[in-house]
Amino acid sequence: MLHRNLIGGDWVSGEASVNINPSNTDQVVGEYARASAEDTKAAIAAARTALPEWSRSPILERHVILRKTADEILARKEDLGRLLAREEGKTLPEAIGEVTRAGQIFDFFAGEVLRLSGEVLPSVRPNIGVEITREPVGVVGIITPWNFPIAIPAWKMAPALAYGNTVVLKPADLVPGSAWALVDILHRAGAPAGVVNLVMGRGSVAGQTLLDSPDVNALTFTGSAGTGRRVAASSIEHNRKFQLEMGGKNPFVVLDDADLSVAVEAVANSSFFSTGQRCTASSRLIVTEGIHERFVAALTEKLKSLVVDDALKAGIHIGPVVDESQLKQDLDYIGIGRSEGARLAFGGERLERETPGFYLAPALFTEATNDMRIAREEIFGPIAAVIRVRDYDEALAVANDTSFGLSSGIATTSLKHAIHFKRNSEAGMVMVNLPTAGVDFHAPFGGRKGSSYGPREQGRYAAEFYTTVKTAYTLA
Ligand code: UN1
Repeated sequence: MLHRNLIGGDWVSGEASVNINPSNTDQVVGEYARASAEDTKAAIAAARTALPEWSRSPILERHVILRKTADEILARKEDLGRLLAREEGKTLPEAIGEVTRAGQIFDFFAGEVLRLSGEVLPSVRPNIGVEITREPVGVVGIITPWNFPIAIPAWKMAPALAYGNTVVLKPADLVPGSAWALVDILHRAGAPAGVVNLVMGRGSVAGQTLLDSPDVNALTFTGSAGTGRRVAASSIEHNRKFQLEMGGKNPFVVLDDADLSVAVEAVANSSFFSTGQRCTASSRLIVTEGIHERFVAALTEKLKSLVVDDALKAGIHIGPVVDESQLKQDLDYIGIGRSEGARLAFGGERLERETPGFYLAPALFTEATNDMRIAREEIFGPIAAVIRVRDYDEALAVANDTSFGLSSGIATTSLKHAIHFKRNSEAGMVMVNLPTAGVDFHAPFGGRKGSSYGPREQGRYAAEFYTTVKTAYTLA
């Protein structure tokens, strides 16, 4: 079956591509249409036409559509999780977890629709009232990455729709299946024609058409820094609101007083689970010298116990890398780390399994320094580098010495260091004795420096991006 794009309420076909399972490259997950530039322009036009009515739609109508969407996602989390694991390669439990998160996000924003509110202030002038309300921004273009094929489309679409915007979603070309399933659910849940539009396809065609359109009022993007800069440049040219979530080079600090098992569990999760393919992954492990040997030994033992195999197999910990080019990038960086003088203490080799797939043993470098490329550039694979430091002060300085600032973590039993780190870490999200990745769906998400631009995503903070504030003065 060919999965088609949704434009103005109609399923539209066109040139198609196949979606391949990275756990078994002989397996086709499905056939998906690729939107042309004309299709994308038609989707933007449909979103514009639908805007006046949707932006004034009764809140109960919006609530019901979002609620039905949440209910169906949660009821189908097993089969949607299977689809996600097959197209992206994360393990089935991780994939079901991601689908659950998508359902919870729709549930949260279904509730938010019923809690829309404004403010009333007295004016500083007599007999004048001031009303502050939030209005939708308009047509929202949404460009999402391959590593969270359903959660990221959900956390951008749910608030966009809740606050009365219409959307054009352009999911990653590599993993259109989960996004298609989500749009199909929204369509059947009653989203009126043109309110939700789907343009699967190439970034250079569908994505570029969104960037070039003067009719897209806001653009939200998660992906690489390079594309983020293009989104920014085009958005400034078109006077468009934009929001970017880009890379990370997240530090995880382990202090001498850490509980070793807490530190090892947090690092195994945030550096290696989801195959390290999260912008919140920790790739710089900054370890003080008193615990360094014990930490490296315990983490190495842990890595030996992790099973890398087909994402759908029971009992596995790490699925394949998403595709050939990402695997090549990972292997290239492993070579770069060695040539820079870091020691490959574990893993890093391509693995053969029963099925042909992009399997890579999790890689741990030691003796790394913070100026090496493996410590400065985002790799986006199951690769982490241990940097030895003298004490907490040096650990904090190294943690902050990066052009990124998404998330950071620390393992410590010292209240003093935990509090100091929370205050002084230059990251948008700070984790104490927890992995740097894997965040709640109702709390603000986002970073600083080269990681992010614009307001936070998720939870009530999402309103900042998806609405525009109106201040009205009345003399009465
Ligand atoms: C998480 O760690 O729970 O692309 C979410 C990413 C992030 C999402 C991470 N935007 O990896």
